[in-house]
Amino acid sequence: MFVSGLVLAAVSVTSAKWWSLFYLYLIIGFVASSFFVGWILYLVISTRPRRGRPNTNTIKPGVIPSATRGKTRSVIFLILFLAIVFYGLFAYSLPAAYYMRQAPSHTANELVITVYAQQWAWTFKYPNGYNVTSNAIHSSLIEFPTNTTIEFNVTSKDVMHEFSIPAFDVKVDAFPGVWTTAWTNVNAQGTYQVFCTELCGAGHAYMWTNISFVSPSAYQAWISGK
Ligand SMILES: [Cu+2]
Repeated sequence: MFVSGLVLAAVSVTSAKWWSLFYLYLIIGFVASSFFVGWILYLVISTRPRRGRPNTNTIKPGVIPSATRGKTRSVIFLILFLAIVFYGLFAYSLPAAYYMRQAPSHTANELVITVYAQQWAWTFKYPNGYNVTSNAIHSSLIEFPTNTTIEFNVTSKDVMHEFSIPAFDVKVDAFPGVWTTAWTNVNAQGTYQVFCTELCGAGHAYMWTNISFVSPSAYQAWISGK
């Protein structure tokens, strides 16, 4: 994600989806809280005591006010309105969550990478069998192609880790004996970071590595020499 002013441009399809959810909830939160605070301010100002105006406050200490019947129509409207808002959010958010979780497998330009987490480095295994291991201290060049659906099949060789690429809003557990998957499709060339985001021992802080996204042709040239 690149930050320029207040405009955030997503560098991958998964982060684009994540930011669309973020902005949706941000806008709804802003509108709802503005309405709520505005309503309170309106009531405070419109009902404030003023010189020469009789006090219309009917609530007296020690006296229980009699119950008044509410306005049925406005209650029904409010319930329907909130139901539409919440079911609408649900209808949009759930497919978005599935979209980020589930790789669109068996597409033509798909690259399947096996990812091994271990104390305290990441190993990436390419379809041709090439293995590369890297961390913050002993770093290796790791390249991936842009504009390609990349599926990461993740597991751990020892303890529990977590595979995280914040720039793409990709994050999945790396557990020994368990295979988990994450995916993305990156549109901007550059260097990004893979982190372990689960405390996994003394070297946890060094368990991150740079990965490079280059054009598909540059990637082909790099991987064919391996
Ligand atoms: Cu770790």
